[in-house]
Amino acid sequence: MAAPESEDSVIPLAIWGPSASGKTVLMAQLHLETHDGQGDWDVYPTHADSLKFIDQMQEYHLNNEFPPATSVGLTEQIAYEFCNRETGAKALLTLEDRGGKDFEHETLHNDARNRINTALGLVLMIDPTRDKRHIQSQLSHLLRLMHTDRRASQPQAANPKDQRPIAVCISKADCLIDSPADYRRACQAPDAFVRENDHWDITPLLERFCANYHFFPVSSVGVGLHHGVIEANTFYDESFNLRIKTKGKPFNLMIPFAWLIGQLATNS
Ligand SMILES: Nc1nc2c(ncn2[C@@H]2O[C@H](COP(=O)(O)OP(=O)(O)OP(=O)(O)O)[C@@H](O)[C@H]2O)c(=O)[nH]1
Ligand SMILES: [Mg+2]
Repeated sequence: MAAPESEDSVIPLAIWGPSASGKTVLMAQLHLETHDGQGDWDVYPTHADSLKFIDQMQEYHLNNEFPPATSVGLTEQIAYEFCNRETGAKALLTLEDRGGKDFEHETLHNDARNRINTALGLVLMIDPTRDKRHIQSQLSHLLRLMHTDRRASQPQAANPKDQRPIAVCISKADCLIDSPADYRRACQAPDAFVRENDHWDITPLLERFCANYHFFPVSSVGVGLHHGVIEANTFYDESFNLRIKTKGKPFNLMIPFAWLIGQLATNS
């Protein structure tokens, strides 16, 4: 893919995720975990707001802490340039991190809705630690809303399904890993791993509304592997705050974005 250099070639992506589904931690780890020179991608913040965000997140990272919830009404504009070390492919992505309460049914801002409708590619965050009914009701509300907006703006469209690439990320996927075999499957066959473990029955919902979606189990904290046994990479400190151990590595952070970039490059 040719390197997009101008403002015109910015690929607008949007992230949707309910409150506490892991959006902020993912955005932070994306940069912090990819600048160690390993893997195929570099992720650079490209303007002052993104730098401020990274600096704040680095503080939490150094203390092995999670950042606090994003304040309702606060929107972090984070612009990242993704550069592929192997192929030289580049993409400039603007991501918007909003406090999740903005996504709750009754408060889905016009602004947030607009972003979701105009993005070329979407990242949907599903929090597997929530109960099935809650997950289904929030996702079906979003998909119906997007469908109604799409039909209003393109009433003549032949295919009623959303044609955009949609990366459906099951966040906190470390909680779904019980064995080294699970870990291997989640990393080597991410889409299949989620389909085999779809305890939330979200596949039929997505199938109904989306023409091009792919599942990714992602973990911003990872898991530990000790003598063949999987260990949680989080612990509660003496103040009962969840903290991150230093042993594990996050997994599948970049692949949803790489997949979106690949899909958009292929379709353009
Ligand atoms: N086990 C595990 N927990 C996670 C992970 N990512 C986030 N968490 C937990 O989920 C909480 C919420 O994560 P955030 O990234 O702040 O969630 P958010 O979607 O930005 O939430 P809002 O700002 O309220 O919209 C964190 O404080 C952690 O307790 C992960 O990869 N694994
Ligand atoms: Mg947040």
